[in-house]
Amino acid sequence: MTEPDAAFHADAEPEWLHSHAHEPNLVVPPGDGSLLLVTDASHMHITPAWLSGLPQTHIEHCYIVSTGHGISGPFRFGGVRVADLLAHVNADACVHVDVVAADGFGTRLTRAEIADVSVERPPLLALTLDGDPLTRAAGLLRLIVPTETDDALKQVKWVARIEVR
Ligand SMILES: Nc1nc2c(c(=O)[nH]1)N[C@H]1C(S)=C(S)[C@@H](COP(=O)(O)O)O[C@H]1N2
Ligand SMILES: [Mo]
Repeated sequence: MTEPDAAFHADAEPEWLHSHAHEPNLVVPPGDGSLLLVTDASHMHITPAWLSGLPQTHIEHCYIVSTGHGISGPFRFGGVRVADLLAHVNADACVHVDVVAADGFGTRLTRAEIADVSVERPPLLALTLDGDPLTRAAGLLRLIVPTETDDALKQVKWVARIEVR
C-alpha cells in the first residue's frame, strides 16, 4: 500500500475540474497502465492484468470527438465497467469518482453517470481496442465514456489514480 502524496488531498480543486477546452497531450507519460485506487477504506495498487481477471464488457461504436482535431472511430473498446470495479471493492456507495492521469489530466464522474446510464454504454476502464490489447501510446489504461461525444474531456488516457469519494 502506497501513501498518496499530500498534494493530492489538498483542498484546492484540480485545474481539470473546470476546464472547458484542452489541447491533447502528445507526450506519452511513463508507466505500465497500473493505477492506484483510493477509497475511504483503502488504497489498492491495480494492474491491467488484475483488471483482465474481472468480468469484461465490450462497447461498440465508440468515437473520440475532439473539437479541434476531428473525430476518430468507430472503435470497439473492451475492459471493466467502472461500476463493476467499484462493486468489486465495495465502493459503489460513492458520491463521485475522480479519474486522474499520469500527465495531470483528469475528469470527475458522478455516481449517476457511473451507475444510472444505459447499461449498454457505461463508463469503461479500457484494456482492449478493436480486440487487441490497448498500447501505452494509445492510452493504457484509458477511461472511455461512450455517452460523451462533445470534446473528449472524459476520455482520459494513462489513468494513474482513481479516487472514490
Ligand atoms: N491523460 C490525458 N488524456 C486525455 C488528454 C490528455 O491531454 N491527457 N486529452 C483529451 C483530449 S482533449 C482529447 S481530444 C483526446 C484525444 O484522444 P486521442 O489521442 O485518442 O485522439 O484525449 C483526451 N484524453
Ligand atoms: Mo480535445
